[in-house]
Amino acid sequence: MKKPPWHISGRLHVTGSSQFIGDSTPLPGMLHAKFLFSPVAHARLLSLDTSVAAGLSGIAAVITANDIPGENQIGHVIKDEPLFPVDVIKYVGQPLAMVLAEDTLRAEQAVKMIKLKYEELVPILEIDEADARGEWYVPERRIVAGDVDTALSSSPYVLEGWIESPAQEHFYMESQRCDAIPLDDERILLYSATQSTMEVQEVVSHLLALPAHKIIVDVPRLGGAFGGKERSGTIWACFAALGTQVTRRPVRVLLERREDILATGKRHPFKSHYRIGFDDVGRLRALDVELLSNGGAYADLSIAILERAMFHVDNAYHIPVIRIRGRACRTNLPPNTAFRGFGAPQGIYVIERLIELIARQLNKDALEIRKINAYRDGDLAPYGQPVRESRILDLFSRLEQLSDYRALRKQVEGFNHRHHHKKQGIAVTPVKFGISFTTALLNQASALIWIYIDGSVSVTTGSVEMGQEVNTKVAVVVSRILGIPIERIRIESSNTQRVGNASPTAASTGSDINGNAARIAAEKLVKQLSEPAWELINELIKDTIAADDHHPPLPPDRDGLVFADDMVWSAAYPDHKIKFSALIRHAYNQRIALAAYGYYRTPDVWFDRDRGAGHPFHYYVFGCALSQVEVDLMTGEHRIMAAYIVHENGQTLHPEIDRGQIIGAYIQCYGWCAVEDIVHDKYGRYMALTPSTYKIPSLRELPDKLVVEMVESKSRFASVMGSKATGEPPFIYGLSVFFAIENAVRDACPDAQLHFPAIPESVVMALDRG
Ligand code: LUZ
Ligand code: MOS
Repeated sequence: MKKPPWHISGRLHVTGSSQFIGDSTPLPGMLHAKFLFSPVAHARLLSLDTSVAAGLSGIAAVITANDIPGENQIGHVIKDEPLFPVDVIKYVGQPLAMVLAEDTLRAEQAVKMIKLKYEELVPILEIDEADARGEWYVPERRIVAGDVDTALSSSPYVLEGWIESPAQEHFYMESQRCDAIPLDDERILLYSATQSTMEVQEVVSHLLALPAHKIIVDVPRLGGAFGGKERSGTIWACFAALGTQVTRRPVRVLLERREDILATGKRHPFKSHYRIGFDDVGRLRALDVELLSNGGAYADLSIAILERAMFHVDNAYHIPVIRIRGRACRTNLPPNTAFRGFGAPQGIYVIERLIELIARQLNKDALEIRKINAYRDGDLAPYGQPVRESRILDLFSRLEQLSDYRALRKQVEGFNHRHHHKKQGIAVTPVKFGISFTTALLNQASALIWIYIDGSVSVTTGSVEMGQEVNTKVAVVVSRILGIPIERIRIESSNTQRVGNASPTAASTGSDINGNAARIAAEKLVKQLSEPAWELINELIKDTIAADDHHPPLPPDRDGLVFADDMVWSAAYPDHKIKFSALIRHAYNQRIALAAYGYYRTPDVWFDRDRGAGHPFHYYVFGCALSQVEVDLMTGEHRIMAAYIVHENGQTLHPEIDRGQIIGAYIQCYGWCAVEDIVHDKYGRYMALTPSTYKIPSLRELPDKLVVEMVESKSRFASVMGSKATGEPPFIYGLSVFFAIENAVRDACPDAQLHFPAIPESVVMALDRG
């Protein structure tokens, strides 16, 4: 492709004309929802008197569990979550009743008039306590390779301890929301801010006791999601749908920021116990690790997230003997949920921290330890899948060149020698990220393509556009196969009527599986069009042959057609081209189908949970990053001076979009490990509910120098058109900032152990203790 590919949403976003759910002027008769959120984390619900509230003027309805015609159940994987709790309240912010009013002000006033009586119970908020009481959604999960006790007892060195990582607020720009619109025949149309149209349709239909085909879910685009709408959008869609079913009026559910942060789940905090054995060069002998997560009040996706943490605790390192145990713990916090990385960052943080500890113990450069242990091609991951095409070592070399690693280390040492109140630090973090839903059945996707009679094209896939520009990537695929410019292709909203049973747009697989489904549909269209194309080309060639009888005879097969440059021609006769639009008109006249459906399922993915073994991933994405920081020891503040990222991404469909994903992911993880500070009090209430108190990184926190190098590769296991996924893997690079800060602090105080996140307070406390 000569010119850089088009970015479908760019112009719309930049001019502020892209439309989001809840942006539109309210429909006539539309009702606005406000909620009574639980003020307590754990309580017996005694009574809920809504009569005064319901009698106020402008109030259309006050809705509680009694109004649900179907099942009061919104759990999806594990059915443990009521829409409205009926006996026990389980977290602060849990919706207990919904007011529907003509405007939000009156709705808010009515919420205050609901009389709630409860009897407080003691909440469980922390992992330790939940684990000690056996509060797990499912029994412990295990992945075991070899005899870890024997291997540890014969290891020259063994370290043992605990490692913790905190929650993280998604802070998508667009809060949770859903518009519900009543249609005839009991149908309801939902404009839902969800990554999963199928889940919303399925859960709402159970709740309302309607068949799925009466619930239509449409997602035009989302203002960010990051996993926070993989499941968490469902509950708000349920409220909107229920409100519409009860009132037969349009309903708008739209959370304010403080409501959103209060009531929605976050990234899972983890607390992990480890015993790790290694030899005197730093080669890993054995790891025994228990990963415990804080899942919140209901299971949500906690089991899958724990599983992905278990799958990634090895990160880029071959650990010959390993035992991984995982327990997801039930607590009285909002149900924690998917967040970019889906447990992998929490698992990877454990092994990366251990590598740093080992390097310190042996007084070696941590990068050397990382190299010694890096996966070689074909090494087996703990769950038995061979790590094919491991590029870790090559990528390390490239990163060393790019950052001039040796000189940089010298320079940092020199700086630290000269300065006492300021210290610099560097750290390298690699990633090996498994691509595929670990729940194998989710690895399927569909696409529907229409070519209209003017030659313009409409494409629907199951994927949800949330700023990651999956739409542009799908359009690139279709454009290459039909040989038409991207400008002629429209990627439509995700809609259950056009593409049903769609997996969530998640697990970094959006472009892989939906792009492949679109590819298959477009390839079918090329086949369908070959007969009419051949007819037109034949006519052209016949005319030429009449004028030139030296021309060779026509080849009999029709497979040599080329669709490119908005034209179609036969490879044997490159001088005789027909226009794509002329072909479409002709095909229509010849009564040829101008639509196609494509279906894709990822090959070779499976996992046996009982044995803890299988082949859960179609392939891996590899990369590494180096961060250099400067820390002010007086204030604890830091600055990222430089970041170098080397990222392997196959044959990219769109380098600029990938670059945006890589940088955004790095910064988002940086936020988790060194900027954001999520705190709940002893009553289970999140303390920071606004952007002024919950600080996320902004443009000002970008590294002073940021170098991203994308390494092209030809992989036997890559996905659509040789490309590789980019959504989540680069999140891991941000961890290098945490370790760089810790290394800077250690220069002043060699035994300092930095608390995660590396916010100024942590730095100062580490120095105080050290
Ligand atoms: N969602 C899911 C995910 O259901 N399964 C996964 O493996 C996954 N991985 C990353 C993000 N979302
Ligand atoms: Mo996800 S954490 O929605 O891929």
